[in-house]
Amino acid sequence: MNKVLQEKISNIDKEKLSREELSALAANLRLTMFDILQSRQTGHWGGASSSTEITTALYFNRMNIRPEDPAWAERDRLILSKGHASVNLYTMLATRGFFDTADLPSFRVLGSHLQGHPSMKKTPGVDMSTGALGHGLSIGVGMALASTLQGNDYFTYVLSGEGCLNEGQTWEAVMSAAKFRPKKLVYMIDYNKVQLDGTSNEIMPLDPLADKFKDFGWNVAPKTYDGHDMQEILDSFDWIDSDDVWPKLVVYNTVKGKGVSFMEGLNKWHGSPIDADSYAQGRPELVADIERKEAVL
Ligand SMILES: Cc1ncc(C[n+]2csc(CCOP(=O)(O)OP(=O)(O)O)c2C)c(N)n1
Repeated sequence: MNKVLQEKISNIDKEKLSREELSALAANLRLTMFDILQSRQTGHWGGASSSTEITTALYFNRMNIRPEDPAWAERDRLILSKGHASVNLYTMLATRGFFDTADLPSFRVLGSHLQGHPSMKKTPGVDMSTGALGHGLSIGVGMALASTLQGNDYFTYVLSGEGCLNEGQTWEAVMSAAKFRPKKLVYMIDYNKVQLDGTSNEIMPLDPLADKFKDFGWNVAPKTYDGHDMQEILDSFDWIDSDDVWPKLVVYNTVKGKGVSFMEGLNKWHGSPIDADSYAQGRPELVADIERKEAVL
């Protein structure tokens, strides 16, 4: 990561990162994830990569958090319902200062605090333990209701892949959220349309996805945003702030395995470890993306 970005991150409480800086940061963090996954010979590259711009924007532009006080009662919460993408969450949390980036290479080492699926009991900054698909939104409804009951005013973000929507529990939560209308609950879907062993259309077609939420009574974003375009993600944040009607749904179009051309859109790269040849061939693409994005800073 270049010096400009490093300085910006260390001053993040005083000055927000620009769109260009956020894009360059996301490119850097995507490479970090690629390197960790390859060195540990484990997954999940596809879904970690597809969420990278979204989580970068959340942790480095949007969320009201205090890395030095991870249990701060008024902090905004993020529930990573797609808990298999833990390497993404850990990379964000470490870079944002919740723990040392030197811990990242211990990803999935037995005894490390960075286990394959996030644990709120082990890792500073993890707001909820996840991994079994479909739980995130139910927990989010409870967390958001608790905020009001306890006199807090935090946001609860739930980030899921479309795989969580194959679980009936998600739809129970969609209904209960429409009934109880928890304030500041935002459900974000990283819609990369590929799951573990096939496309979403093969496994369980979901379209028209946003319309389903509208019919259930949610406040749905007026468009589906490009989840790799930082400006579009910032636009989606503007929409979140545009009214006080809850719960809110934002769908992002994304690409599984984004950034390495020959891995994009393939369920093979959902959980497969990155082999040496694919690493050697793919890494230069990610480095080139960083160079392109840092060149304009
Ligand atoms: C209840 C449950 N069933 C099955 C799995 C195994 N599993 C892990 S990830 C995954 C596919 C998820 O697809 P998606 O949500 O689209 O993930 P993304 O592409 O965003 O990584 C499956 C079936 C699980 N973790 N939990």
